[in-house]
Amino acid sequence: PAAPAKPKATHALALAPVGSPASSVDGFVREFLRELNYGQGVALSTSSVNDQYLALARTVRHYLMARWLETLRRQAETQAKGVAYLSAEYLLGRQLGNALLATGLTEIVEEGLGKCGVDLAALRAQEVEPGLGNGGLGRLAACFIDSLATMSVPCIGYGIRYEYGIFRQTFVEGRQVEQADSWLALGAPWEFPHPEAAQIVTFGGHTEKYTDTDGVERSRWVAGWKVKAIPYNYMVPGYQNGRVNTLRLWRAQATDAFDLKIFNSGDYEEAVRAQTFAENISKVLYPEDSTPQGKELRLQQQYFFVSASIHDFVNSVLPKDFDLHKLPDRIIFQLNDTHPVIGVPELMRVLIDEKKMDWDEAWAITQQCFAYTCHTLLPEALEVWSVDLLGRLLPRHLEIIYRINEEFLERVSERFDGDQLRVSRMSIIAEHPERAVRMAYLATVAGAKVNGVAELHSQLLRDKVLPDFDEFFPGKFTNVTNGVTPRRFVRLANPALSELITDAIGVGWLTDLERLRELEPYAEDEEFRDRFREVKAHNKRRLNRVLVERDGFTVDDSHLLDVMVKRLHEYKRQTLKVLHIVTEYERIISGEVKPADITPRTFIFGAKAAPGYKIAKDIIHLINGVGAVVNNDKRVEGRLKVLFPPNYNVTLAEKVIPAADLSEQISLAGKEASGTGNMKFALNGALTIGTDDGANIEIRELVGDDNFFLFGLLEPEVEALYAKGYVPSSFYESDPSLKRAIDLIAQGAFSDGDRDVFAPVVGNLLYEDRFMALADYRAYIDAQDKVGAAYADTDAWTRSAILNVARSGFFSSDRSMRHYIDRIWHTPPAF
Ligand code: B1N
Repeated sequence: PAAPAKPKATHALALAPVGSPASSVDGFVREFLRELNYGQGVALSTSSVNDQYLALARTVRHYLMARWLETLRRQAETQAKGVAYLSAEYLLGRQLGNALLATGLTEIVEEGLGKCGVDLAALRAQEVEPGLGNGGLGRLAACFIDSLATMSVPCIGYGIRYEYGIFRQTFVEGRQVEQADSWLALGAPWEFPHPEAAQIVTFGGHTEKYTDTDGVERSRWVAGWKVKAIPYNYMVPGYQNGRVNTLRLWRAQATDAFDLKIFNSGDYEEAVRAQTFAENISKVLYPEDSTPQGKELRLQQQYFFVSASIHDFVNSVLPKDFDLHKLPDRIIFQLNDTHPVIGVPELMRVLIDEKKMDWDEAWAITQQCFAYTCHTLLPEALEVWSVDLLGRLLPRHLEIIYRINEEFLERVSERFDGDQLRVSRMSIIAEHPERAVRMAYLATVAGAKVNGVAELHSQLLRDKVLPDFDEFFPGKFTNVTNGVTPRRFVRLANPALSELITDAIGVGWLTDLERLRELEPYAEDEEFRDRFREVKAHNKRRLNRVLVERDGFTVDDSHLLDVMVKRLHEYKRQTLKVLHIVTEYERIISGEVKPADITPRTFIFGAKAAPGYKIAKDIIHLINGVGAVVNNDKRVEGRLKVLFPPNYNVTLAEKVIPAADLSEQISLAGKEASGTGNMKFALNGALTIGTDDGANIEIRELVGDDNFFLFGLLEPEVEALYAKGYVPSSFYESDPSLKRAIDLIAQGAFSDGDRDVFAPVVGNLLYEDRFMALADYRAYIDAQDKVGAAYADTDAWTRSAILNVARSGFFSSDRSMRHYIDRIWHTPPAF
């Protein structure tokens, strides 16, 4: 006789899940008021907007709770293979709208709040976005975990709960001034702290040999100090599919032992200072994008979150009796750039020192458990850690890295008949200018797969950055082109376009974005084109309202909206954009063209500069200087306008991108690994003016040459020009219009006659110009002239814009995730 079935664990929830009677308007109102009264401790009549926002956020998360607990229960039961995404950054954007969309509660909530006299839009506006990332890399992580949840793939995201995210940017007299991003100040309704599940992370000290109880000679790490890592869990809801994955971010806290000695010595102040030292580790996000700083605190951050995550996974997520030899069947740790690569020696250390596995077994497992995504080609962005620093902070890890390197180089030497040149080229340890660990090499040796983020980038990675490794590890290198989530960047950001799409092709496209293809015939439909144009105009008016309120700027919905939003970096070439604006301005004021003969344009910039990146900050100042002059010159009024709203972030992106007509993707060919803003613009019906770089190339191939403005040097031409000797001033001398534009800046036309302020920018362009803005100037201006003329043909432009939308379905991050699953992870959808 069968044993009686064990009673199933039940989840007693305050609220039944969506679909049950509790998810009625009245049910919602009851829960909302309960949260307001009992959670916030206020009456509706006296509650602040922030009280209402917090109560709403907590109410909405109730609706996700049953799904979250069920996801966790099934995962524990099935032990399906999943992804542990390791990323130092998650640029999440606001959570409320996404949670409402995922639960399908928007209408119920709107109506219920209405009954309480509360406006949903006002509560949405109250949310401070978690800006726990710098730019594309962090936003990509957020898109990927959204897609995995939506595709029912098991994933846990691991990262750092920075107390301060990316700085808030303000302008004072046109210059960037940074302010602390106190995103937690008004409450953090989306997080679930679990101090009882803390992990201990150790640092410093030394290593020693000892004879273990089994008689085996082993190494061990006698650490010098330790901190506690406290997990904060966040829900990652799939789009209306009943799944909720987990994002687990770690906060650093001092351990009791940390300061006990000092307390006992009676030095209270020193003890408190010691706590601050520990807690500094998760205090603030490093604001450098693409140029990592070799600071000790940054390495501490990296090891802190990776060590906590690996311990958490091995000792808490896995069942107690899990056979670690089967680890590769259960998990793949995806390394988001080199920032978490210290996880490689950490997993080795856990397996060897803590779990007493032998080296060869541990190494075989480790090599199957990691995969590495590279996000850059810039030499200055390839992370290295000096042996000196790494050995002081993580002495055991340095030993392990040395042994990995030794065994690897032995194999290289064997394979290539002792080719010492090759051996030293491929060494994980660089010898010059100082002994240092090349993290990208370590990741490549350890990773089962290595991928770039767009076709061109992956190709250059194999051919230019890691050619020896590609030769040594055939089949290891692959490409997965980036993508963006259509839930946030189409459905939430652009409700008007979403409605138009659904009217035309029905539902289903949001989770199967290639279906946008079905829009193609509508490009020829006059009524559809009218409606499409009306959507753009509507989005421009919406942007106008946002900018009026935020910055006092106005946007004219008849203007061509020409947008460049991305981090400020020389390789992205915001200066080239400035040269175009100055050229247009100069053409008018010199009388070369009549104002009435140019297409009226509003230029919008959004860009933060790393606080220590001097020339980038000068460029911000220059953009503001040009804006101040252009916007106040009656001669160009109604024709040219330059807007630079400060503090570009995900929230502003969601308003700017749907309103854009023209997307500026003008990096020097070979420098932008992929770009993801470029995809968001195309999906929202902007045409791209762009170089043959990153994912621009794939966008152009898909949307067609006629619907894309290509210009500039190709990557091999860039290489050839460098090789031949690039002389930027020769372009200045030979192109009168370029000369006039640069001279205007140099003469102080945008700095009240002061010739010194922008001298560094001008000097850099004329005598260095690492990213060849001057070489591409003529091609850019010519392409922009074509843009202006094309926009005048409204019908043709709209046709192209519709085709951009219809042909960009490939750029869904759902497709990126499918490719990671097929080519790298082998983690099928679970349930
Ligand atoms: O990653 C994005 C790409 O679309 C962009 O082209 C690429 O520039 C960006 C160190 C980075 N690469 N490297 C970084 C960020 C922070 C940091 O501290 C490097 N970001 C990128 C997504 O693939």
